[in-house]
Amino acid sequence: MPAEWAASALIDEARYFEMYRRSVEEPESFWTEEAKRLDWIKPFTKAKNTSFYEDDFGIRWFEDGTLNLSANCLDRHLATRGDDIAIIWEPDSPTEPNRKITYRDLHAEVCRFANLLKSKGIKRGERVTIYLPMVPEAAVAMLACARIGAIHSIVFAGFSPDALAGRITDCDSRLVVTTDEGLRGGRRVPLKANVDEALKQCSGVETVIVLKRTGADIPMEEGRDFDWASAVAEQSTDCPPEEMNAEDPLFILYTSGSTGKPKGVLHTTGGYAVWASLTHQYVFDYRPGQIYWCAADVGWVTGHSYVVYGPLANGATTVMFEGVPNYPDPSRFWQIVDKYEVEIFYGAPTALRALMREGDEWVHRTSRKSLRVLGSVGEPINPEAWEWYHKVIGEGRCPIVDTWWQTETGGAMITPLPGATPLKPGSASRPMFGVQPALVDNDGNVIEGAADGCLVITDSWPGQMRTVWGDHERFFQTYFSTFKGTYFTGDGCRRDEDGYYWITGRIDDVINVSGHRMGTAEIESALVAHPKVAEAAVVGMPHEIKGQGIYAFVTCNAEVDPDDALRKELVQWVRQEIGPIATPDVIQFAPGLPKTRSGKIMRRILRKIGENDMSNLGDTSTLADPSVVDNLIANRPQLA
Ligand code: 6R9
Repeated sequence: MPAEWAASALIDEARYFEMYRRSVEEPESFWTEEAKRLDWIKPFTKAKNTSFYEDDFGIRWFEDGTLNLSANCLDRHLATRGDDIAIIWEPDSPTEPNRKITYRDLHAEVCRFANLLKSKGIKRGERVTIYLPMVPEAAVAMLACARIGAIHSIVFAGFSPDALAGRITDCDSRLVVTTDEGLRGGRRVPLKANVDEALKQCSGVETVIVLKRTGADIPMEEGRDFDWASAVAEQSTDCPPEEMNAEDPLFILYTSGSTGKPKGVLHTTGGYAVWASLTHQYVFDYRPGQIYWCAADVGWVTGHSYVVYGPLANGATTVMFEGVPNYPDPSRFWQIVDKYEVEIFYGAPTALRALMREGDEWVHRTSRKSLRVLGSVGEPINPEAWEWYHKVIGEGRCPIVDTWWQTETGGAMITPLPGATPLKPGSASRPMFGVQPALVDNDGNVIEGAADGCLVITDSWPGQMRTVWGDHERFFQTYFSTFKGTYFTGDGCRRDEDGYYWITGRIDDVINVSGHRMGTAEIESALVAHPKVAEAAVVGMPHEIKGQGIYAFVTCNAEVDPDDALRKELVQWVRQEIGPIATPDVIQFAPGLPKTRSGKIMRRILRKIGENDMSNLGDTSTLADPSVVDNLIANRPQLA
């Protein structure tokens, strides 16, 4: 950490330790003070009221306060920075005109869209599904929901019609927002057609609002589908924000767990807003006026907290990029950095690894001299990619904040703070304020000192999810029953002698492909839904670019003779059922899967075969038929 950095940082190392101590020893006063970063309509009288234990389980922050998050992201900035740019939008193609939207204009657009939602009968507490690519209107739709107290549920635009339909049905949305087509890397994505397909399965949707992006000729259903531009044209730019309780729901975001069905993670208003704003400011050492770019999609939690809510609550200029890192060429990210003089860049290791492979030449064509801080999120960043990011992209000038967190945590949990935390490549380092990590062994005993274990968090923080939509019992069971009185993250972790945390990856049946979380069970149930498939088991395998790839063992029905054509068909099938991000990298046809006598698939063995590590299969004696394993090894496809 260069000395000049520490001298000018918002928080230096001594201040970090002091603030951290106060945040856990005196949470009431710490959070009461930090919550002043928001405008409250009615101030709260108590900051924290939480318990992770079954008998008095509950998570409530700032519970008797009221506020509106859209007003905090927009209205309160109008007097001082109404003409500042809120969103810079960089389109897929560098030759298409970009857009710069001021806080004043964004406020007007949000009010219009909020009034449109109201005119379609959307009330406080209702769910609105947003299926949009990276266009400013995604932020407009989110903020409009927040303004009237509707709960948004964004479905990543890369998901299939089936996945979309499941999410619409689970939260009972009556209104869907989409575009004619999306545009990514020069390719068109038929989003409206996907919605039409999805709606054949969900009867409850009454209204679809369709933004024109490419102008494609798409069918519009009379009385159901409305063109965004003409519908908002008749709406007023005045829409008073609803007074929301701090614990009123803000959004649902579906994420994968170890069971087949994605969970609707629910975040509420006050605590989430404090957490998104605080972490955005401290983690990125953000100063007013800086140009900030988080390259995540709004369909993921990182886009929620660090493209939209965190930066806008802080009055920042947030860059929104529609495209992909290597289109039209692998310089694109760094060209955008130069074009807007981006000071803070936040991206995913998978993109960095892909760009690293293209060679430094593409980077050297750009200046990048505006960069001050670099961030990483979504999966462990391997030291090689870390060094490249630091030396080649940042030219050794910029601290790297490797932020560990989850959809469930609302914002960054374990992360360096620029200037305050000496960096170690590959380590997410130290806990954020109010975050109390602990390591436990498989029996739930807390392990002290330098050790390896399961990562749990022993007390609540404001940005924590509050429930699984429609299934509070599942919320408790998933996160608080494994190790009593703690929040179970699902991640394995090592703590070193300096107290730094090193996340080692998921310990449950969740895999992380290019930073996208997927339950192996979801992919398995998609495979089994194919008429020729009897059984399937999916595991992660190491993948140079994606971090993890998808390795599927498939047993076909007896009369089927599996061949390459079927393999291709199954790959297509999974893409259609879930979406392209779930494309299997390997399908191995297996006459049988390794099972215990009670019929449980021994995934441990399949993981080893997936990893091509046959030396260490462990005990196979409890298998019903140990010869199955030999067959799997003998027929493992030779991969490049
Ligand atoms: C924000 C986000 C959460 C899972 C998480 C962990 C992995 C995220 C990481 C990281 C190591 C980091 N993860 N950030 N692992 N270092 N800096 O990614 O949310 O999509 O819910 O994924 O991602 O395994 O449990 P989400």
